[in-house]
Amino acid sequence: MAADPARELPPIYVTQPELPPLGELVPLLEEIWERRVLTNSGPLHERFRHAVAGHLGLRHVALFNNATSALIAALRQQGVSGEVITTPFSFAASAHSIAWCGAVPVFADIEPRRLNLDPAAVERAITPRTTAILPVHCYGHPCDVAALADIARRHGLRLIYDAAHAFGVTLAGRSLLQHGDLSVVSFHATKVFNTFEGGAVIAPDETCIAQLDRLRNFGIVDEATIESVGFNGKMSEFNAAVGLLQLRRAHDVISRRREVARRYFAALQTIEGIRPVESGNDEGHNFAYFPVLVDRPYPLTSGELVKNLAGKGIHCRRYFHPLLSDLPLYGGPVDSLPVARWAAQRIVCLPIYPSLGEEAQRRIIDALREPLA
Ligand code: T4K
Repeated sequence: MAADPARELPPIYVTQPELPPLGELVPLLEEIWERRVLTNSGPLHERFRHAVAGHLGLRHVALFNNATSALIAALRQQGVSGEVITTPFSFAASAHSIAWCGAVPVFADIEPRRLNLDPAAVERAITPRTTAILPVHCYGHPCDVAALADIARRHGLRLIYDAAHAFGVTLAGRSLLQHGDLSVVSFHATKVFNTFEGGAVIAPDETCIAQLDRLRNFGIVDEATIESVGFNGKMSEFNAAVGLLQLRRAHDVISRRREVARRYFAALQTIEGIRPVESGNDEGHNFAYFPVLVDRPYPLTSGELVKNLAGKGIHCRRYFHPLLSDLPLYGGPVDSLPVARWAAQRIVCLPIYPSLGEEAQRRIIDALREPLA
């Protein structure tokens, strides 16, 4: 049987984590080994906390072991209960964090340009039980922060951003993470900036940070005082060490992602039926993902395209399909979210990461251009 050359090519995944040179990690590991402080807000944790805040131009940051626990702590710190309005077009962690706080996620529709919560739909979803809004800056595309802040203020609601995708995103020259009462970012392996696992809450002041720090340390104030039902959400010294090293390259990582995105934008202009979802924030964007909408006259649906590409060793993801509102655990499927459904049926995230070489990208583009070849 003739060998299939495509099968011999290395697989391409939707993302590949960026890592610092191993040699740079060794001195920090030696520090940890010498000190034997492995966790519980050690010196590297504190160094990374200040360094990451400085990098983002922010002042008050609480570090966590991942963004999901950071979201749960943020919602708890803000005292949410009852109903929390969020987007159905997101990763499970957005809705799950609301449920873990004992509140009910209420899904409002998204807008068709950047695929973020539609402020008008949010306003329609408010009931007397609503206590908060949890919008997601999907793919790092900024939500309509002014409209959402206005709604939150007029209705007396807390506004907590799931900014898991938004590390390094700026809006009008300032970090997008400064918006809302609190904002939560992820440092997971698959994100623009990773500490293997990790996350952070950005808060307006030190009082808030002190409460968040206690929530992620069992609610402990001191050896004799435990003030709240906290949990263990602490970032370890190892993850903080990785974070310190990753910060050295964080700007470069985004410019290399921008290059990959630029090549996609150019190539996709000539492929009918595949349209990039643009951020509307080119200068300040982090190119965390490269989402496209697949529609006629393209010969395949998004689901068929993902399978077709996987057969050629190119592993894309349908972030975000299925909709969270369609999950039986959230009472789904529901009929009422037409834009979110439209997007979920068409979305595909193409591979993007700093080390995606031109040759590999050409392979992806050729496969998109001639899906039936
Ligand atoms: N809010 C939003 C809006 C989010 O999108 C997320 C996470 C969160 C909150 C919660 O943040 P964290 O608690 O995770 O900090 C991935 C990630 O696991 C998840 O963090 C992320 N969103 C979500 C969008 O994507 P999967 O199930 O697609 O991951 P996985 O393991 O299939 O990885 C995708 C590809 O990445 C793999 O095919 C290969 C590559 N990969 C992955 C890992 C983990 C690597 O090359 N190396 C790795 O170590 O969810």
